Amino acid sequence: MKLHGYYRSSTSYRLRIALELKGLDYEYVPVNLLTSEQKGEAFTSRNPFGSVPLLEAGGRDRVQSMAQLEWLDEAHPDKPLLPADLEDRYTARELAYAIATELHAPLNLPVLKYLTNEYGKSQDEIGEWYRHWLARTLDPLEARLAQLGTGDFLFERPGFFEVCLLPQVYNARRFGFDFSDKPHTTRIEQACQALPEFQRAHPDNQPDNPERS
Ligand SMILES: N[C@@H](CCC(=O)N[C@@H](CS)C(=O)NCC(=O)O)C(=O)O
Repeated sequence: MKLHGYYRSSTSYRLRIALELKGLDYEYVPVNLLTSEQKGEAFTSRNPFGSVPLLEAGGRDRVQSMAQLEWLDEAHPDKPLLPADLEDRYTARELAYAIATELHAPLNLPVLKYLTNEYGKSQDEIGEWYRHWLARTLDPLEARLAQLGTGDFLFERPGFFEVCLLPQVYNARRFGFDFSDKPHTTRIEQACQALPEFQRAHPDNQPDNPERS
């Protein structure tokens, strides 16, 4: 299995966590978003969306991270990401798709570039934009976690939800988002970060991270 991704891409980070949690071996192939490698013909001929991650698995190229996660769990049912219980699966999807559909889209690199290039927005204004959209989903997410009475993880071990949460929290922290009123979110973040699977998947530990020693 090959994962084409970028160290700081939250969707690539989702896939790295999932592969680690499932104990699946994979080769990591860096795609440099800063040089727009994802828009080059060599890449778009395989993924017309021109985005990472691209997962080479089961004899074909697979794109779109949520579909990739669902496929991984169906094709490799050991160490499932989604819980066995129907209602628990619903809850995991409810929260994971809130992050993937409401939160990721307005915070993606092309959107931020567009705000700068077409509307002349400054870095401070971009930061405000970013934190505004984060709060729109992370505030209700925190309230939902409180309602559900979660512990260190949504369920007994990390899975589909945590795979989506941790990358978004990592990005939010880069943009100075204040988590001081989010004890449930930060408890889950800390519990995940203590696990070797999450540490191996972290952007700091990827070969294409220029700051990696
Ligand atoms: N819906 C897609 C979004 C993928 C996506 O936006 N990836 C980002 C990195 S997190 C990317 O490649 N951005 C560069 C670009 O779109 O040019 C997915 O879930 O896979």
